[in-house]
Amino acid sequence: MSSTVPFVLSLGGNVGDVAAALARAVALLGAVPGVRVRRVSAVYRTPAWGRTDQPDFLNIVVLGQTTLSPEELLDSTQAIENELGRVRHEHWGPRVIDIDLVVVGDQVREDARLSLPHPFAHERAFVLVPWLDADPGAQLPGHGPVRALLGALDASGVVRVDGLTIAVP
Ligand code: PH2
Ligand code: MG
Ligand code: MG
Repeated sequence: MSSTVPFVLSLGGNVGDVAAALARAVALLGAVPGVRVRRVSAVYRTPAWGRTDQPDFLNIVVLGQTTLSPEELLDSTQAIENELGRVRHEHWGPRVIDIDLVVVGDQVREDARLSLPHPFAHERAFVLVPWLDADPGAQLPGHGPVRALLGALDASGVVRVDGLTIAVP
């Protein structure tokens, strides 16, 4: 059997029925050969970060294990974005669904297609709050415990959405 590595994905969107798109994305991820979804965070409503002149997002974090390479995992997440009708236009602009690789194993890299760990993860409460929910002991390689990183951020706008859960497929 091939070796597996743990991964952390951040999913979010702010156009259309985002809750449905997140649920569908998680189901599609679970169906990718070589990907096992282990945990899905609670769903959070989060203020738009980076470009603030757009609607709030819904965000989740998904933890899993994979036999895929980081490039193959990225191919899979981009195929799911396309399947869910993602159109790439504005940088950090409104979108139906965005799936970002936060961590894949112990990979540290920065190249044209993929940077790992995600270069902004440590600054984004919309990533760290759901991640901590899914894994209270989470560590961001190069930055340390997620709980400590959150202590330095204003996470007051990141609010758990009651009555909305996405099952592990
Ligand atoms: N994604 C972005 C830019 N800003 N803000 C929130 N709250 N959630 C996101 O998922 C998000 C964002 C770029 O991908
Ligand atoms: Mg993104
Ligand atoms: Mg993205």
